[in-house]
Amino acid sequence: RTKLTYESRANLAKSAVAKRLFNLIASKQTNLCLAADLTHADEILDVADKCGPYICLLKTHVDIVEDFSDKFIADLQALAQRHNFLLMEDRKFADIGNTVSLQYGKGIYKISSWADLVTAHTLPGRSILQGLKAGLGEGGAGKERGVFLLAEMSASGNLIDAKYKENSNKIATEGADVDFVAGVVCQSSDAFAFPGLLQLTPGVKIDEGVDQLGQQYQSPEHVVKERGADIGVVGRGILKATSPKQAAQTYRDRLWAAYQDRVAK
Ligand code: UP6
Repeated sequence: RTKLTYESRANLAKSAVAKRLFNLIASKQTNLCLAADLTHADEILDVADKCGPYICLLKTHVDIVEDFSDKFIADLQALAQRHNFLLMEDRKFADIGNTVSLQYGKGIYKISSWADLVTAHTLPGRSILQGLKAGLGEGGAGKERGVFLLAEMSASGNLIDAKYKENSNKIATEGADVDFVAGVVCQSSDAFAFPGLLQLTPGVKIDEGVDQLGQQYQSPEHVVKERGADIGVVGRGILKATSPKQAAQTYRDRLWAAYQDRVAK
């Protein structure tokens, strides 16, 4: 899988939004996802506008935004359109199907109405996919939507073991609902083999190490070439830089060069 180009993998994708993302990455030549973990709408919009040209995906945690509004979402969608990136809400759904369907489609955030992609834990089993599909509701129905399933985490001491990882792969690749699965959030290429799925890998920073709360970082080159990342997720490596725009460009350049190296060999 890791030797194949994004273009060739787009044709293998079963999820329409995965196909779109593969093609977007290839044409825009960026495999960088920005984790816009900021707590005010204007800060997120500002960083999205500045970093927009260098990213394929902008990842939100919408429940940390203190001044959330429908206008914020409309503005974010306008930036996504202008700079050509997709939106992922990193909700990490993990409940029974009925609750997940409500969390996805209802409430203040109405995630299914605007997020091209969301994330979910595989802990509840296959019903997580059925719950998400049921939550598409009026806002999301008919639009290209998909999920990235977590098969591994970057947190030190996390409880995921080999069996959990293997079973997560089965949920992502077998059964009637795999058309809704766009990819897998994981730390290594052995989490899944199917080339039509995208590997999203967080815990990326030029200065490798661990933060004070157990987050573990690897370099852009390491995650792409050794761990099989198709998209590298960078949050504080960009957000805390003196110039987030310049940092985004640097991360984009290094992640993209690593991908080119990987497929050339
Ligand atoms: N994230 C991880 N590790 C995982 C899954 N998700 O760090 O296993 C998410 C976090 C955060 C981002 O929720 O939004 O990726 C990483 O941010 P950072 O680069 O600032 O550490």
